[in-house]
Amino acid sequence: MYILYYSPGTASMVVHLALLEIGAPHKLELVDFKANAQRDPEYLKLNPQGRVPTLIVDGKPVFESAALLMLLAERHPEARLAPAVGTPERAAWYQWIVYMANTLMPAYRLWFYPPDAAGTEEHPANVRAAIQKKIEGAFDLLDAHLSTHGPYMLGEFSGVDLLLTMLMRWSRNMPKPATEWPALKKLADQVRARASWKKLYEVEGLTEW
Ligand SMILES: N[C@@H](CCC(=O)N[C@@H](CS)C(=O)NCC(=O)O)C(=O)O
Repeated sequence: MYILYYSPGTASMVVHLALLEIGAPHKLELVDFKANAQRDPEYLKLNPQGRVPTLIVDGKPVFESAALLMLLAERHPEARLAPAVGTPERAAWYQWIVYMANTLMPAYRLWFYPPDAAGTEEHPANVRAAIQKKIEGAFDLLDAHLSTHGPYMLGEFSGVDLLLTMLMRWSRNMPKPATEWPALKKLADQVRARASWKKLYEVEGLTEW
């Protein structure tokens, strides 16, 4: 039994989606951001940065959403969230997960948490524009890849597409949402039609794309 510490619509989404795709028994523990529960000393013992997700795996806490996606795919190969080890597709799978975790994730963190960067409540306009450019640059690259190799990142569906759709969703209120890139929109439309996505919306109480 896995235990997922989550907050609706956040980085825990990809882990929740993976658990639903796998059909793995799991229990959800809400980390209530409104009550600042991510800073609770008990929670900090599980996740010293005070962030979600944290997944309890065999009794031990593990954090970082992309690492958790890879771990779950490895522990449940029958769910086919990852291509077989040793194949060129597996190499591409690692590449894209790490690319997204290294580019989009930190850029979003800066976008949504200005105090992380400079300790101020809001970024100056030029810093905000630079972060936006970084996020849009990643979408340019991903869309170009999908235009020739799509409809999914590896051609066929895999866990990478869950990660990408979660990251796309976070841009919905940005000046240029990810759905404005045609191949990205096509991918997201297919992921959003999956049973796991619909179930997550129901369980996490999400309504907005
Ligand atoms: N790189 C981390 C990012 C985790 C992260 O920044 N989570 C955010 C929600 S998306 C969070 O917990 N924010 C609460 C806070 O920082 O107080 C991951 O992918 O797990």
